[in-house]
Amino acid sequence: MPGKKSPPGNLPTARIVNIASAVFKGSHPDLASCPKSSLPEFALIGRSNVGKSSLINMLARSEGLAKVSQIPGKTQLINFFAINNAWNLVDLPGYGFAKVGKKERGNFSEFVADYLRHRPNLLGTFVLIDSRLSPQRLDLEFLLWMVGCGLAFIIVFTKTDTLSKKAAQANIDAFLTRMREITEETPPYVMSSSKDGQGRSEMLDLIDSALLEGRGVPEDPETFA
Ligand SMILES: Nc1nc2c(ncn2[C@@H]2O[C@H](COP(=O)(O)OP(=O)(O)O)[C@@H](O)[C@H]2O)c(=O)[nH]1
Ligand SMILES: [Mg+2]
Repeated sequence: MPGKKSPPGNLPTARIVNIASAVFKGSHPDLASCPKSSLPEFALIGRSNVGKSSLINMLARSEGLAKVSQIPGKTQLINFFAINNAWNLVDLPGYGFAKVGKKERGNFSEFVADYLRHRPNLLGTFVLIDSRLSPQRLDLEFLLWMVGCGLAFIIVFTKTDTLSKKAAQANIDAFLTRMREITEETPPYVMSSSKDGQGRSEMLDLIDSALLEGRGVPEDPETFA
């Protein structure tokens, strides 16, 4: 076709999930009350105010789908969003403001731990980290818990529009250095901004890859990759 460029060289053509519909399905206080679903699920977690709800809206290109709050610690429910009636995005309560649980679990709710460890259709978790901050103990504690449980995750460094590339990269490098004390491999990560859409195609591509791997609902929720 005239004017249509083919992808250069040997670069793979990105597969982008097309989000045709995004529908809020409900909020639930614990795993037991979450609706059983055979749809693959992807969760977002991070400190209160890190930008979880904004990221869901950015991914879905739907302002107001998830409630964005100026007040930290408001959402203490597991919020479900059905995407294309084919997979779920799950907005988990932020840690850091929940009641203190067992020490080794860090400062996040037991029902969140329960969801992450025992939700059978959970394919992956995005752990959001504020790119404006130097490494925070709460985040590292949470990731230590994830690693200890054998739960796979992708780190999303949020709010990159608020600082220079150099400053964000310095914080990210410092965080990854601390991560290497927890786990030998450098975890996969994405840089994101809900304001300018950075990271959207990368995250959707990661979701697409997980969906395409065709594992459907894993038998053991702790073995997804
Ligand atoms: N500049 C900027 N602000 C953001 C971004 N993401 C979230 N925010 C702001 O950060 C605050 C908390 O966002 P929210 O999505 O409610 O965080 P949550 O508590 O993790 O769900 C709100 O005032 C958002 O407008 C971002 O990518 N860039
Ligand atoms: Mg929120």
